[in-house]
Amino acid sequence: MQLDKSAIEAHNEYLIKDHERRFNYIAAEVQDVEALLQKLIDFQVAIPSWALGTGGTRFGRFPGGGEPRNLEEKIEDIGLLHALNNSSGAISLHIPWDIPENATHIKALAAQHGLQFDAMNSNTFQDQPGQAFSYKYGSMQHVNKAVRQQAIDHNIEVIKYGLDLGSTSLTVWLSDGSCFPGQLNFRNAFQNTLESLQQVYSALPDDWKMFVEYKAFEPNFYSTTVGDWGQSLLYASKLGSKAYTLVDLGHHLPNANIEQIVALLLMEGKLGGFHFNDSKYGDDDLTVGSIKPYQLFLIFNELVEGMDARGMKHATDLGWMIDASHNVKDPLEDLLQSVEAIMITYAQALLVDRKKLAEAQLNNDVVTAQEILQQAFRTDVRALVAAARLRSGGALNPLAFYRQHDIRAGLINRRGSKSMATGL
Ligand code: LRH
Ligand code: MN
Ligand code: MN
Repeated sequence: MQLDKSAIEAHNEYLIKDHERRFNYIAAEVQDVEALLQKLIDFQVAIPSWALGTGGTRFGRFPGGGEPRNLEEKIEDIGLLHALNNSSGAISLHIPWDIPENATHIKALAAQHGLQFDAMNSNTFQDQPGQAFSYKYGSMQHVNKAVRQQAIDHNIEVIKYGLDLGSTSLTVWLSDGSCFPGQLNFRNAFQNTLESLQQVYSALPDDWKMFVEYKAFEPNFYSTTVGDWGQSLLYASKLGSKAYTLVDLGHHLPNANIEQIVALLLMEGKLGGFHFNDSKYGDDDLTVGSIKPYQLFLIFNELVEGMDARGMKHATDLGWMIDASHNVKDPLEDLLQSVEAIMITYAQALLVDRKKLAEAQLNNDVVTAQEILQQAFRTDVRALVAAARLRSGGALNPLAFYRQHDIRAGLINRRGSKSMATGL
């Protein structure tokens, strides 16, 4: 389903007066509003192909209907999001959940919707039908070389799929670890994992990046072989210049200072990308900005500061991806909320008065430093984000448009009320 451009225009026309009033108010407060709008327009966040259906938990799944039944329909759904917000112009695929059987066709379909292929994700945390060896006791860390080889081969296959689609990065997340003390020799597990990753790394094309994602726990509950940013950085450093750490916001132990982690990884040139979501307890995969919006702001504040210090391009020099799961919401509505939260927070971080902040830091003026950050965080930038959308042909209020046009009902009509997307 392609959205009717004239419907978006009518929607915008209806809202334009209110929008302009709000925009003029905030625009007068911003130093270089044109430069800021351009940054917002350029910024794109990849949507994961596994977030388009209701994920559920191991206790149950409650599909809402109209879920995409195949990769084509997933691309259609992301195309719809992108037509509404013009900020989700990429898709991140998980293999084998979404195998692009006919790459030429899939690539053309994505291009039709203005979508590119962001990082490819491999999966050695589940056993697939017909697979020779089980990953029950790990994949790249496994004590049996044949299992490790199977995991290596899978990752190399994922790179090949990505090459056909024009992707330039591979995200490796390993669930490897142990559930009980004594189960694993930590050093052997690390060495096996490193050697396996090295094999994959040597198959990586020159212009590709490899993202090593870490996670504190789950499904292993005693130890995880890539359990935190230190371990990920260790692997990435040993692998070489094309390997980076990937930060998934939900993969830390409670109260971890993620903004400091981000600052230091950036300083070392080893931050590769993000999996955005939000979390109250662990890997909750909740809507971005729904639980700890100030933490997200502090992370973006470090990103903008650190990327500017290194002369990096905000839009393209890191991989920006969402990693979410939806138990009770319409996944498309949830993704619209997540992208909006990212854009709002990015805009707020761009408003931080960096010169004044540096001065306050040099003077040990703690109060002023805090005031400067909170001044930006408490600014209502929604009209700036909406203006960027309007300029690039999107809808002033994507969520309202989605509801007014009863898009889910249309999807249920065409796909049925029982369709289930592949993924988590
Ligand atoms: C692991 C993870 C990883 C997987 C995705 C489905 O918790 O964050 O990124 O690939 O979830
Ligand atoms: Mn993730
Ligand atoms: Mn996760």
